[in-house]
Amino acid sequence: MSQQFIIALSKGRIFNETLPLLAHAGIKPADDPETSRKLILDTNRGDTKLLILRAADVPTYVQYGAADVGVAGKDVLMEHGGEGLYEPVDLRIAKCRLMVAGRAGDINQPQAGVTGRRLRVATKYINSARRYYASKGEQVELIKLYGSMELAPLVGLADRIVDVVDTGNTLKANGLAPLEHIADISSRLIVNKASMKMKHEKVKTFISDIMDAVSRGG
Ligand code: PRT
Ligand code: MG
Repeated sequence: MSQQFIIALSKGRIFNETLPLLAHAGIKPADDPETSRKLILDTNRGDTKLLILRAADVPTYVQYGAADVGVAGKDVLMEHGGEGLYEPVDLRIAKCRLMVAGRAGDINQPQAGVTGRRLRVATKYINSARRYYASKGEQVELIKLYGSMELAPLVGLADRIVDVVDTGNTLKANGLAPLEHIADISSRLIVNKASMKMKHEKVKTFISDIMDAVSRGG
């Protein structure tokens, strides 16, 4: 029986931008995750399947070996911590920036509010935000959210948000502006450490095909 090869992906921008890289490795999904409700997609290769997951769950599936490899944003990997994972390739896709944002007028406002209370920062990136403010030596109050961070400063829940920004249009449409740059983000190929050993030939060939696709620009 031939060894299975399982690839974990999220739908949307990561799936769309990973497709040409997979094609270069000779892998074509049998279904489109935008229209299919299947969470496990067959491919043109009998031994290879794609798992369609929430973006933030991809590192967890790969860490525990439920998938051999996966594609995840650096923002997601920074939150996860990278335990049990190799990160051999920067795919240079789904690029954006992790930023502190706030109300457009707040750019010159002192960091701690006028009342002297700690700055309140809402984010789904709690670990990255904690590390960032610790590195600045600034004491802030972090508020965990799961989405629509842009709302928090508008209704007084928080003074700042930490979120990924691409065009900045979403911030602007909500009267917010990027204030501080934390990190440049792109998606990475991640590999389960045990799969790297146990399925060495398969994984090594896949990594080198993907590297080749990236260096040719897709
Ligand atoms: O959307 P869902 O809640 O299912 O999960 P997710 O947002 O974690 O996943 P997904 O598929 O939206 O994003 C996957 C990865 O794409 C992220 O982990 C990032 O690494 C990367 N990426 C690149 C982005 C963006 N660009 C981006 N613009 N992720 C999110 N956004 C958001 C941004 O926060 C804003 O709300 O898209 C919106 C539009 O951005 P602007 O700046 O162009 O207006
Ligand atoms: Mg999203």
